[in-house]
Amino acid sequence: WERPDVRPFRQRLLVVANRLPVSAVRRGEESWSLEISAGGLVSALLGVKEFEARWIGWAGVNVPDEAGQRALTKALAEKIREAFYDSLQRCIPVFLDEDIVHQYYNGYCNNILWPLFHYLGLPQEDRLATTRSFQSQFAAYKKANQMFAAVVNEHYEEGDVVWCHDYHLMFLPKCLKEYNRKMKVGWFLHTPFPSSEIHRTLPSRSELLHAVLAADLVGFHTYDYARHFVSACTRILGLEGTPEGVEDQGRLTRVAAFPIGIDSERFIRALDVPQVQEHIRELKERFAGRKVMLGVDRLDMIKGIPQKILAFEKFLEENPSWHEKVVLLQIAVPTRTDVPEYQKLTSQVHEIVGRINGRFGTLTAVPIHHLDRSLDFHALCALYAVTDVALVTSLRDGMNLVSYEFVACQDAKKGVLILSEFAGAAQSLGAGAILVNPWNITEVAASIDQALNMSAEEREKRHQHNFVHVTNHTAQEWAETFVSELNDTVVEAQLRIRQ
Ligand code: ADQ
Repeated sequence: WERPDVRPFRQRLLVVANRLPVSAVRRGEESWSLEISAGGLVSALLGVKEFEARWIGWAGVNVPDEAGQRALTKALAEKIREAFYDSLQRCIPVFLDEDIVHQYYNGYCNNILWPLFHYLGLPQEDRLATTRSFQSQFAAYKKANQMFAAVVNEHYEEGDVVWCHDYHLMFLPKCLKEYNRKMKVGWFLHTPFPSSEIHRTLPSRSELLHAVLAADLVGFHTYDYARHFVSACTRILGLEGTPEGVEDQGRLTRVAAFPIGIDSERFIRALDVPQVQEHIRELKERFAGRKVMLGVDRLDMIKGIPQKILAFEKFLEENPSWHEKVVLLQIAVPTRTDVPEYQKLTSQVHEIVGRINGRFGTLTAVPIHHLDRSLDFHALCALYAVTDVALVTSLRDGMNLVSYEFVACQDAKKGVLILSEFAGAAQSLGAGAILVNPWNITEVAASIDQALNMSAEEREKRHQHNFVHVTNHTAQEWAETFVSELNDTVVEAQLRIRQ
């Protein structure tokens, strides 16, 4: 028996995700502005340098004509080469029309799967499996996944590994195996996988589970999410769960936890860049005499931003001696701005911030600075570095990379991380952070007090624990582990067939 040709270096990896690492925003008939997308997956995979990666994803704009599609494909290729400083990275767009995007992306992905997987339930109007909107959104979801599969199949070469990402593409493993049973297919979920009792409420629960099980390897951030998935397969589908995964008619789909990390070196190195040093000096001057607390989130209901701000208000209420001595900087990148619930969330956050600043602000200082925007990498690193206390209070979060990025930038200051117990990161950074239940505003307010008054020795000890974890479990290691496990999975399957 010979080991099949697994190329150890520069293995060709087809990374399939809903969005490409570069998104296009239409500026005119034939022009786009191209931006590197902010978001967890992009941040993690930016650290992976060992693979010759082909990124396959939706371009972010509707381009109906072929000439326009060719022009955009070319522009994306140039942009990604510039962004990754690497000619071996390629971007292959999937073109979806507006109606599909609306039903698949805004509808099924963001209105149904995203809230459900974060324990926010199904939308009221879609509770009945028979409603037209649910069925047409699910049909569009499957169609979009088939369109992704067609592009993957077109670019697939024997020996490639296909890595599908996230809840947008749960149907993709099944579509890919229909093209080619021998394709090595892995699927990784970036959100939590909820308890099987939550998944059970989804009208398309079984079809989705079967589609994911077509993959050779299924990965989650934590052991708990993996366990929930296996329970869903055993309880809902009646399949057999084994220590390695799920077995269906003699075929094993391996299920395991692969906790993501960040490119910690990139953050640590950035702190020496003169531009970042300059930012740090400015921030220190600007907030001299005050402790800096920081929140960095996408503006999403799962991130618990209103709860965080209310906890800060409670802290100010109970600790008048800290007024004017502490400031909360909340940076929130707007996402899904066309969805009414997100618009409502933005106004709600603005309203709470305005009320608290009116209540506790003075002519010279306001307690909360709230920015609705994305920061560039250097500005973000400077902010992390000057922060005394980071507040990550997600109501649910697959992992949460902001907590990792903060730790990476804190080796000089050794600030405190307050972290939601409902973020996947609580499993890895729990011993160093102060863990909180974000719904318990009194508890979060007390943890702010604890963090601001923590002794230098304790801060050092806690930081050290987290810093070792963040620098040892990187994005690169995460991707390499997943892909090598995927290679081995297929090897084992072939071995079984040969025997
Ligand atoms: P996200 O929900 O996007 O990711 P997170 O893991 O925190 O959440 O990653 C956000 C990324 O965006 C970070 O790299 C952060 O630096 C960046 N970012 C956020 N706000 C920013 C701002 N204002 N300016 C600039 N950059 C900003 C999903 C899941 C997570 C999971 C990741 C990776 O929801 O739980 O950790 O995928 O798997």
